[in-house]
Amino acid sequence: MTNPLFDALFAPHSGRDTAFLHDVNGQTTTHGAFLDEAARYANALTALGVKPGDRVAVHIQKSPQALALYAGCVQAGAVFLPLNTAYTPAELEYFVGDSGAALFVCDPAEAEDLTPIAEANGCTLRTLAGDGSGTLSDLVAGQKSDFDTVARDEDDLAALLYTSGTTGRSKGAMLTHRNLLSNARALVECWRFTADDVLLHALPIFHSHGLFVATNVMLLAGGAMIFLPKFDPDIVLDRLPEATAMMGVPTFYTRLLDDPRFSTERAAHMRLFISGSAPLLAETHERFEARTGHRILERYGMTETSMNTSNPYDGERRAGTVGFALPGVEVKVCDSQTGAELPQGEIGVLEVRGPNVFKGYWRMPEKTAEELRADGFFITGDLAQIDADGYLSIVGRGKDLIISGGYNIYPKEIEMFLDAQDGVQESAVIGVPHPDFGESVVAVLVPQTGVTLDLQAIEAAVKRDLANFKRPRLTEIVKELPRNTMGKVQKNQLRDRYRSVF
Ligand code: MCA
Ligand code: AMP
Repeated sequence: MTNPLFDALFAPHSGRDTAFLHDVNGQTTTHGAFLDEAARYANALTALGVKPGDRVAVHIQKSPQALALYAGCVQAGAVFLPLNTAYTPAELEYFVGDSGAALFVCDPAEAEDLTPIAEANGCTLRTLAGDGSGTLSDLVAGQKSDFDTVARDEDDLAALLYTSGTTGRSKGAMLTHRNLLSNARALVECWRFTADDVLLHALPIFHSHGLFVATNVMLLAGGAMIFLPKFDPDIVLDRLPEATAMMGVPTFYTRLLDDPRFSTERAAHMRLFISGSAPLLAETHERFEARTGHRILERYGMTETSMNTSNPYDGERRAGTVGFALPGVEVKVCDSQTGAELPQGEIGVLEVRGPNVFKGYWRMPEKTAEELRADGFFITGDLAQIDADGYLSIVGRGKDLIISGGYNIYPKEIEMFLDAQDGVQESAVIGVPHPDFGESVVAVLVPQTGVTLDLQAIEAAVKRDLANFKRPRLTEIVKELPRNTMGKVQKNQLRDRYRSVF
């Protein structure tokens, strides 16, 4: 049977007694034991009626078992659909419904709230807690540790990852076996990962960064991971001397630099620090090198494409740039109106093409056609520039997007929510600089004529229905929004006005 992702990432580890996962309590899972567990998950999925191509939606804490569920999905030919643990039931309802998931795995603590959503969508609900307990793991415990791997084609889906859009509606990016495998291969090669590496893994595993960039790379290389539930500076600093590499969002690195315990000695065993998901300030790059002697390697990617570019492992890692296209990936900077490629040095919209580029948006052919050209180039919506030496820089965004601590927040989604609240005439949501999260959210509300807005009630509704990281950290009421002569809201003026509030 051939199953491209399983055969390359997982199957080679069958029976290996080498360390794969070191957890936060000091327990170690070997590669072989992990593979046995993955097979038990695959058997459990089959017992629950999950068929090849079915979506398995998961809203669970990070744990070794959660990773085995991912592996089990790949082995059983299912499509893994991880969801941000911060999502509220109101948000989850959309993802479960839109994806048509056959199985929804959630934390036992939220089973009561989420059962109606599963029932309304004809989907089976099982639970899995961060400590590995739950109704799914009860079923898994009684399964066999071997499983006939389901055959898959390179173009079959392995994962569905939802990414919000400028229209406010989330789109499911369809990622195939070819997409994920080609990217893992390119990254292992570029970043020189081997079976001797130990990756400090403190990222969430519901996004491309922690799941595919970090985990797939380590599986392919055959190394080990210090698998932490979240980024806790005390634990990270404690475990860093055991690691050889770390991947993180810029907030990880600024938080480490803010800690006086972070020193050259603690980083002495490391060979590589990688940053991505949001821009790394050149100043952070420089402070990091001064403190540790390491130059952070910055790379650039998207949910739809996994990784596109990276600074070089051996050559100069240039601060403020995201380096060069990965092997097999093409990048070009284009005119936003005509789509024509621009001369080197000019700023335009970045387009990318390669085996990493997704298959399209789930059940949204029009959206797919808008962003994925017939010739295979994907229009990223990021504004970029290529310098004389070929280094690519992301200099801005053509899309209205805020990145807070590595999480994407689409203002449109929050504006639509705020506009629907009692007494709100209209709203504008902007991102402004934040010392810890890079950017953070400010909301400006215009009340309907003669209405006094109940800000407390609005904030309570936001807290109930929107994931925590999307919550505006400042909400202000104004008489009117700044507009240009065409009537378009001038967000730049608002950004200037609130530039220094955090
Ligand atoms: C947590 N909170 C946040 C964020 N994270 N608010 C805004 N932005 C955030 N990113 C909320 C918490 O719920 C809490 O709310 C309050 O902020 C303070 O939480 P704190 O303890 O400081 O947060 P934390 O738990 O330490 O988390 C911060 C974090 C985390 C470690 C930076 O957000 C994180 O792990 N980010 C990584 C994101 C990531 O993996 N992105 C990859 C996307 P309250 O005060 O109300 O209780 S994939 C991608 O972008 C592409 C493919 C790519 O290129 O990688
Ligand atoms: P996501 O939709 O979560 O996959 O986020 C992808 C977006 O994150 C990209 O379109 C960029 O805007 C941004 N991004 C990722 N890596 C970097 C980076 N190294 N520098 C600047 N922006 C980045």
